Amino acid sequence: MRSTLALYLTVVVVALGVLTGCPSGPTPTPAVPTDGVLDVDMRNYVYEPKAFEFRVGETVEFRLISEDEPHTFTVKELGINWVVPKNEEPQVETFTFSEAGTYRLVCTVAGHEGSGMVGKITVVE
Ligand SMILES: [Cu+2]
Repeated sequence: MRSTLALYLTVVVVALGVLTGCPSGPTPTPAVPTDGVLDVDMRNYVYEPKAFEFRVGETVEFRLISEDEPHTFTVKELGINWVVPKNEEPQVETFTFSEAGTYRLVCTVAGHEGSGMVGKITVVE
């Protein structure tokens, strides 16, 4: 009977995901850097994390890992366009956020944005 319960729970979880209209679950809590450093994984058309929150004036060191193929970390409005080849050691990039706002993160490799490789950066006062 244990397997029946597990199946039931799986169905409930999947149904909740469908009902909320979001296949990957609820909106993730934005990532904030620890000691100004933030790890970002890129693979299979996904940024992990995919939502970020920074403060105006904050300088962040991004440690970018691409696990499968080249990706980019591009925020056009901020002039960020970091190309990240498949790597094992993180590619380190630094940026200082100077204006509050909500910015769209995309991967500009052909087809990736359309496959859902997008994210959101929020900069607050
Ligand atoms: Cu990509």
